[in-house]
Parts: sequence; C-alpha cells; structure tokens
Amino acid sequence: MSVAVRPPLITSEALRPGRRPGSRISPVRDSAARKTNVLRRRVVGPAEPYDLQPNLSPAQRHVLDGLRAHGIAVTTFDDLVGDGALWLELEAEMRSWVARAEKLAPKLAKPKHKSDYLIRRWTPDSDGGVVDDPRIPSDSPWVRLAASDALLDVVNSYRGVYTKLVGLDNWYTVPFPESEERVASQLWHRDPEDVHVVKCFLYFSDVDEDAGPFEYVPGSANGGRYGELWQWGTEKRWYPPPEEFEARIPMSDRVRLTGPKGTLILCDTAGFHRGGYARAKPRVLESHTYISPDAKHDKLYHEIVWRNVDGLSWQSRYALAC
Ligand SMILES: O=C(O)CCC(=O)C(=O)O
Ligand SMILES: [Fe+2]
Repeated sequence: MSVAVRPPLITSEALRPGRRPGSRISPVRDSAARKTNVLRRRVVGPAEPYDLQPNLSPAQRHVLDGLRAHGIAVTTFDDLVGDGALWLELEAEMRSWVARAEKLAPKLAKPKHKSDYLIRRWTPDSDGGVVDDPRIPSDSPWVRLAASDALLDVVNSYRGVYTKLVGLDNWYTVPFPESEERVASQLWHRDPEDVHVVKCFLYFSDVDEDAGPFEYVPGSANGGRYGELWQWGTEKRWYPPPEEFEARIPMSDRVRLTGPKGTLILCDTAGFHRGGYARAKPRVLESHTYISPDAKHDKLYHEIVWRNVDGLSWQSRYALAC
C-alpha cells in the first residue's frame, strides 16, 4: 500500500543547502500547535483492551515480568529484537547523528537548561527549533524499532491496552565535568504523560558512571511499594524536594543502569527516575515512549509519513496512528 506524501512542513529556507552546519530548523506548525512548540496535537481517544495474548519469546517474557514486578527491565537489542540488519541501519544513522550533535553542544561550563545537556534530534528546544525534519517515514529504522512487535507485544501486555507511540527521538547527552548541580531530568521525577508511561532507552554508546546513566526506583510506579509517595497525578510537582527524596528512599532501593552499547531498557517512568548527569563522557541513545490512547498528553513532536507499510502489523499501525 502506498500513501501520498504530504507537502513539506519544513520551510524551504530551512532546507537550503547553504544552511549553517549545526543550526536548527523551524517546522511549520498550525496556530494551536505553535504556542507549545509541538508539531501536532495528538487526538485523545478511548483505550482498547489488548486482546492479542501473543506468544512471548523468553526475552520478551523476562521484560514483561520485570515491568510487572519492578516497573523496569533490562535486556539487549540482540536478545529482544535480534534483527542484525536493523541494528546496522540504526548504528549507521546514529553515527551521523552524533557527528551533527557534537557540533550543537553548547560551549558552557555548566548546563542551565535541559537543552544544554541534552541534544535531541526531533524534540524542539525552547525556541521551537528542531535539528532534523520531524516527518519520519514509517519505514525508517527508528520506526521499525519503536513499532516492532518485539516491543509492542510486551508493552501492550504490560499496559493491557493497545498503546500509542510518542516522543520518538535520538539523544546526545553532553558531558559537563564542572557541573556540580543537577538540573531538570537529571533530578528525580515522575513523568507526566500517563499514569503508566513506558519508555524505551537503547544505548548506542557504552554507558558507565561518567556518562550519566539512567537511574530508577523499582516499585515506584502506581501500585508499587513507593507508588503512593508523591503519587502520580496528585502532586503539583513532578519533581519531589530532593532532600526529602533522599531521606525517604534509601540508596539500596535505587538502580543505576550502566551498560554497554546495545543495552535496552524498558521502564515505567511514571515511577521515579533521573539520568543524563554526564560528567566525563557523552551518552548516545535512542528513546521513545508508549502511552494509552486515553492519556491526556496531547503533544506530538513527530509526524509519521506513511510508506511501505505492508510489513507492519495491526498493533504497529495502531501505535503509529496518533
Ligand atoms: O536522561 C535520562 O536518563 C532521563 C530522561 C528522562 O527523565 C525521561 O526520558 O523521561
Ligand atoms: Fe523523565
């Protein structure tokens, strides 16, 4: 099936070959979207119970069990997705992304804002600029990963509904050796998108202590042992006061996800997490998010351009149609 491609959303000015390397482009947004820098507003709709009951591989079962028991599971791309050709495509894309992101890293001693330490490919910065065209073809390797049955079988089983894909991105976390204080998502917080937010993080660099690994409090999503502490949706702040947090949650109840390139984390980030406090080494990763269709979160920073969809399952198409 082939679907007509929409007219370009990016201004021709932004795509001129002479564009300064490392500069951002401004996608064309409608007036409702312009106010919040989103590309589109997601249509909030009813959730549909997940009735597939897929036969899970041992790796998928391990991840589903981890999500249910702790709100987090760690595996590898090889074990869960296991598509070597896709990995090579992703890696090649990521290499060219890193080369561009390195040029965009700010020359600052310390980060003040999230966009100082996190260079994102398709999510706009505070001025609404994006690095790359956020109209992403449905046969892009990133979409084939994020909307794969390998992931959706697990995520939809965990959520019990057919989920939607939002927040697809490539990240380059900038190291700041002199940064003594954490800012924004480097601090413990819950994510606001949904009462359960499943995020995938796939490392494309070896992430050790110096590269700002992702950290999590197992059992802190709704229903877990820490679920009622600064409970999701009941607090004004998504970031609890750091000192109180330190006092309430012992170090032994937190995990730090260092791991080699190819490490894949699936996590309910409605639970407490933080990351990206890189001091000596950059961190390179792919991230995307799954939410229930009835989540109030209406921000979409990308748009799927449908093409070559024959290989996509029904749950994949459902996840992509936002
Ligand atoms: O950079 C990190 O590891 C944390 C990111 C985060 O808070 C999020 O994706 O919701
Ligand atoms: Fe977060």
